[in-house]
Amino acid sequence: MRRRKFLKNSSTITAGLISAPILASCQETKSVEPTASKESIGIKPIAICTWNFQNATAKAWEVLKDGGRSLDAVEQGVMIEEADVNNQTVGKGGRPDRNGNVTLDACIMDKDGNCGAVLCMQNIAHPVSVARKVMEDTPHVMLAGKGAEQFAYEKGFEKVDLLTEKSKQEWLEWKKTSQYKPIINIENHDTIGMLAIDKFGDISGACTTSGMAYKYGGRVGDSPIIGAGLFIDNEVGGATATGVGEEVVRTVGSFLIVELMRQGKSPQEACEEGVKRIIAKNKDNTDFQIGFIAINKKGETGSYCIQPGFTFRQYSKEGHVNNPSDSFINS
Ligand code: SD4
Repeated sequence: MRRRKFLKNSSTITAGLISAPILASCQETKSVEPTASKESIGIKPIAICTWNFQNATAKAWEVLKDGGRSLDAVEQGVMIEEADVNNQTVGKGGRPDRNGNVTLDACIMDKDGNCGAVLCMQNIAHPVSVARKVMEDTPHVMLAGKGAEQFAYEKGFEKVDLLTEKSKQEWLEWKKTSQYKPIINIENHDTIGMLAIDKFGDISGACTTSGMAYKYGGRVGDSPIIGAGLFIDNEVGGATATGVGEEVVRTVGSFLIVELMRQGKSPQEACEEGVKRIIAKNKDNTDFQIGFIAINKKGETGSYCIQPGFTFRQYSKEGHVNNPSDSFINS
């Protein structure tokens, strides 16, 4: 099957639901103009993440408030979701591929442009930490599959069964039809991407996921791809993504957003342009979700998404808040 056709048929393979009324309203309002940009006041230190992962930002803030580095904040922050078996899109408990294997993708990037990633790795509970080891202890950026897993064992990571009973039962149920219905995942797009600025003004980011549920074995999305799911440029800012990874890869979304900020756009304007580039490539089908968040060197933040419902968490001395994101398709 050609890739475009496959994407449309599966439009996301991702499990998770959008109700028929929401889907209908999305289709009806496709041509509606985006809402106005939000103002953001620059704050440092700060941690932000995709979705309402308050425990993750709380962990990151623990690191930042005591003067810790943004790299440690983002790693420890996203590890909270990797360990949460109730999050079925990240780490242990993540939904498997169509063969019943949970395969994890993650990456991390620091203030100096160093980065590491693991792709399609099984049996390891904290892929973000393996990605950091790839960054710090190897001459490489990406390790995939068995090689990544082997590397993790060499670095002392334990072998863990990532498939929980809940995810297994759902997969067995899915197997009865094995159909990729275009049921858009809005609420359950739970990939965590996190960006942080520390008291030194340095920016880091991390992104981690189990990818799209019931994907082809070996499929990798945007989340571990530097420039797509995550990009940091310490002179400018950072960006990270959640949603249908294929579409983020096609526009190299996070790199694009950082470059737009370099050219003078605010994080909000840059996220909006990032989403619009994706829309431009998908004029006949916007029935999927993408959410971007971004931060600039001043500590100003922004976010934008296609479908209503995306939020991002923020922790700074100003407080711990969940920010609703404006969407291309208005709610
Ligand atoms: C992927 N971007 O693998 C991820 C999916 C996602 O919540 O965001 N899920 O394409």
